[in-house]
Amino acid sequence: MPPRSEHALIFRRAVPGAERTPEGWRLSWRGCGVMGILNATPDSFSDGGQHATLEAALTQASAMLEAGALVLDIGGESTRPGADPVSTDTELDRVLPIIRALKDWNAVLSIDTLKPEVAQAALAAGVHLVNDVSGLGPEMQQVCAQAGAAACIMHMQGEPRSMQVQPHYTDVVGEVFGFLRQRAQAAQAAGVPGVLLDPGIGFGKTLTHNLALLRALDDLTAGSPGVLVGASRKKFIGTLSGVKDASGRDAGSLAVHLDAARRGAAMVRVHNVPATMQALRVQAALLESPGLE
Ligand code: HH2
Repeated sequence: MPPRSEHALIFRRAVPGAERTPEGWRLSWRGCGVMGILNATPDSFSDGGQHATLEAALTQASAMLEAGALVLDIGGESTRPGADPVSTDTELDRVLPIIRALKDWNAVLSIDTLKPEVAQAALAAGVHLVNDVSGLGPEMQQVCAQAGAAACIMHMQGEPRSMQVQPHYTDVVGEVFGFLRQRAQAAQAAGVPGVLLDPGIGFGKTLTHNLALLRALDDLTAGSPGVLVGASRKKFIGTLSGVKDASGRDAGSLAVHLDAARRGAAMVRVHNVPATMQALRVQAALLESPGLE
């Protein structure tokens, strides 16, 4: 099955690269886009502490954009399993200097937060998209609607500190996809201009749950909001491959993300943008070029 080749996200605020249409600013792209991860945290599970200085964060941002990232996702709080929450002030101190520095770079910026106050301040400072791992509840919907921001709605069972203790579902695919579709409707009714849906790989899910969701992805991508998949360097890749060090899991991450792209994902969220771009470009040529058939 060839991947859906055109994807779009609507905003009601100006977005670099987006076209102004009667429905809002329309950011469109061909094939599966890449969201580059920029964690300004000391404790993220894979890149914690690597972008602690503004200079290091900007160097990484520049490299990811150069490699072809469509969106940069800036995070100031780790949501890895077992992570303790940080205060709003701490999170803002980590992300705002980066957002202010990137604001004039002509790049699409996303804030990875589950706090409405952080999202609001980040939007005021210049981000365009809110990536909420807690599923975009009513307060976050209001923040996005008021700012004209698009959102990524991710499913998580429980909260980061305890979500991996004993995740439980009767029908993981039905429950997760049902939740996402319901939240997408609620967000639209609240005035959020555009959404991406994310099954939340590793967020309150066992290996079996992750695999079931990834294998059923075609069902979610057949619907209208675009789908985002974030498997980059996650523990289940270590479990499947035997690679303990998260930074050594890029090859396994690529396998998951190529499969998600083939199943129609609109975007993948990754640490290694150059390798992912290279693989997606080759995959797109193999699947789409009539000359290769
Ligand atoms: N995963 C993480 C964080 N944010 N957002 C979306 N939409 N989807 C994801 O799968 C997702 C996410 C966790 O990864 P990372 O940011 O690398 O680590 P940490 O939470 O430790 O900062």
